[in-house]
Amino acid sequence: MDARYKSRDIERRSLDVDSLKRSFLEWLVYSVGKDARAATRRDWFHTCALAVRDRVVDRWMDTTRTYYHEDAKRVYYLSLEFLIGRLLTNSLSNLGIIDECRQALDRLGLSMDDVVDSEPDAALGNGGLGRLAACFLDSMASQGLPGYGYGIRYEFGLFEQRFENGWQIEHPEQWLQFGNPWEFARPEVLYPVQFYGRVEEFRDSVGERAYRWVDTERVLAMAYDTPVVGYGGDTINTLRLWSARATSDFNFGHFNEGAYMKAVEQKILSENLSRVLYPNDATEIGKELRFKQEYFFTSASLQDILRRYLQHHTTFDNLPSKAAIQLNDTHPAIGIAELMRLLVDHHGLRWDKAWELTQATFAYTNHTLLPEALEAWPVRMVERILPRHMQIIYEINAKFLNRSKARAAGDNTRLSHLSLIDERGDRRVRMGNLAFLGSHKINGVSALHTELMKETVFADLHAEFPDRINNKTNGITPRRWLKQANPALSELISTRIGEGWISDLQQISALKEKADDVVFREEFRRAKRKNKKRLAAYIARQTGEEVQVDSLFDVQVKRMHEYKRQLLNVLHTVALYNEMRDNPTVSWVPVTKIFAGKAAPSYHMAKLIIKLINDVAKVVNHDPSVHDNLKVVYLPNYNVTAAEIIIPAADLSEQISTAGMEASGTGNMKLALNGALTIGTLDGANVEIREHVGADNIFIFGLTAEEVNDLRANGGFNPREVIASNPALKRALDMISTGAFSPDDRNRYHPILQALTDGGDHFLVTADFADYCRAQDAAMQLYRDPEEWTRRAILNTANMGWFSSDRTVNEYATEIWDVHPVKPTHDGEGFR
Ligand code: GPU
Repeated sequence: MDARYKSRDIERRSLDVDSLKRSFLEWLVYSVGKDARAATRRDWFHTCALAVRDRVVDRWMDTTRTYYHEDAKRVYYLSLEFLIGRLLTNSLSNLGIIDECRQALDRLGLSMDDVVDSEPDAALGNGGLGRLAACFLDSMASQGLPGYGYGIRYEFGLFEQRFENGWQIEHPEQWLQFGNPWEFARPEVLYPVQFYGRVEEFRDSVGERAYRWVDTERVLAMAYDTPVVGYGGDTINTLRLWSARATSDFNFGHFNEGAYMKAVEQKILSENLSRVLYPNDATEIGKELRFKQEYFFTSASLQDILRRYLQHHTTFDNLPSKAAIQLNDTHPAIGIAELMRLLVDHHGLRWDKAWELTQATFAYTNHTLLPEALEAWPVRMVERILPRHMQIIYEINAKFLNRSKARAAGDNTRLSHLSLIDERGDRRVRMGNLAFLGSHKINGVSALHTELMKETVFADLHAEFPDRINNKTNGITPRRWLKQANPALSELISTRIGEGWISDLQQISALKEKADDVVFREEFRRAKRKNKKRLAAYIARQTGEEVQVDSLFDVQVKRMHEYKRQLLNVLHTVALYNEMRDNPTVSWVPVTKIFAGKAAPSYHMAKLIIKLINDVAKVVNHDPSVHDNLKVVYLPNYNVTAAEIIIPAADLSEQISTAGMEASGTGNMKLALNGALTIGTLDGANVEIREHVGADNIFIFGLTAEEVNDLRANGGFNPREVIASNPALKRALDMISTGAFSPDDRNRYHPILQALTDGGDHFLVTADFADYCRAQDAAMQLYRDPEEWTRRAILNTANMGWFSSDRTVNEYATEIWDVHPVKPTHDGEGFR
């Protein structure tokens, strides 16, 4: 088609209230197909989203066209997870038309809050890793960086969590049930992805040995694009998610009945590739379908990246100066072998040239050191599913081991650590080593984590390539996590220091001097109180529990994991409950313990701890002898939307992982930015948060990573002795083990007691208990002094500027990607 028109022939949508209102009515009638009398809230959400999307599309095309015309270097963020959440407020806010939209809806007699609440929460991720990817998309677009997200369009996102008798029950989350107004299906952007088959060797035209992957099964990857609106609406980037489609080989007409049913079955099976997000967070799954998902989206993305590159280039020499590919953990690491295959087998490059280009293009981010989360796929499985890739991996390994210094030194142990193949037991491909070898930069996500990478998992590779590992401490986007989630505090901040902080969070440091201003403190408290009221209403709606707005809101919200030590927090809760009962005449600081977070469906210990918290809540909340001074709530179905309500209302932020185990944490940053004081260990980014907010404004406790390491190296410690010598701990554990919170099943918590005693207390809960209680007491005492508490809360907000994901993304852009901002031209030039 050769359509001749200029983009200025199209009337661009205006951002004023009247125009919005007109669009709403048009979309409602002509697209949703309803009149205002019949429209439901959901219809209005779709109407509103489509009208807002109109205001994004022309700028989106301008952005894409500018990148194309300038042949700009792009960065491709490959991630199996994007934990986006809702997009309506985000798009409106970044376009700067929240008020206009509210007024337009108002004129139609509609409440903006109701419309906003009708949007499903897009949960295409598990936790920190997926949310980091979403924050990076916002930061790249907000700074005009040509950044693309590539991932999977899961039909089912992370499960919905409900409680039955206090137990977690998983329900399917059907975010696409009523359609997704933000996405554009691109049925013509379709790539074949192959599986299984075998490899044929042959001689190429110049007589060189070459390989062909044949007799494969094919699945098609179809693109769905979602615009990513940068702050100010100037740059609109693209998130491209792949959906699996069966190939047209399933041509039903030609079959007899039996073959027909089989063909339909096959079609469904191949489309299962994009059916569901695996609900595991930082734990290995080891399922074949997961491996196929990883290859599916990586292969489609690389084909798309090469197609885009070849629009402007005839050789691959400039690939690294036009494309940077960031691997979000090892999930897309098979991309190293895939790019080699595409360059060598499809485009006829020599091995060494292809390897040089591959290394220069890829970079890899590691997000955990937990051994159970380091991907290692059985060689036999990789061989069967991707036979050509297995050959390529062997080839990479052979060439590397041949050249490595360890070989020269004849050190076989070191050589076995460097190898891509773990030869212990069934042979496995170490995806971390593959990602390391195939990348020019490897980064950790906090200063401590990066140092530990060098000392532990990657010690030998680091010795071999001392310049490759670098640190990029995580960050969070201030647009979603302060401006949108916390309008009360953001408006206060903006009236005092202007709006510059929204795109340059360092400016928030101007609040430091306001910490000593009694009027500002009063206003800061008022904002926090407003958020606490909002949360209290939410808690009442979700759990039926009434909590005191003026109690200390002590918040632990994150995935359920033993290393994150929700158990330590419950044990303190029980100890505090006992103290309150023992000393009823003391005037206690009222405390509300707030928990939220999902457990992986197969993680039994994590689910048991959820049940324990709910059991403790049932007893404590109904015991008149504590006079409502202690409440415990577990909010169901923690997700981005819930986080936006909970985080702005927190007084105390629980970041209490066993030191050395949390790679960074990002919830810690969101809470501190919103004026919560942190109680935490010196783990992950907590270390840097302490440096920024000041040691006086944070409650640090517990063993350090080094002490944890020493303790374990020296044969551990004896938890029974620790328990015996701490009466409060002993009493709490005795109550739990004798059924004080589970009269219906007195043995219910034996596995927990077992893990803390015979099990050796791997996560050092008992070891850190006493110091944790000391820090908790300090926090409660401080809370009695609202002026001093507020002063420190303000200093937390004011000192968190460095933790903006804008800063993080800029560091990646300059130190790893070498990409630069590109200003889109919105001049209405012709486009085709
Ligand atoms: N993280 Br690996 C996840 O959320 N999921 C994973 O599968 C892996 C890591 C988290 C880390 O646990 C957390 O400490 C970090 O802040 C986050 O990734 C982002 O880097």
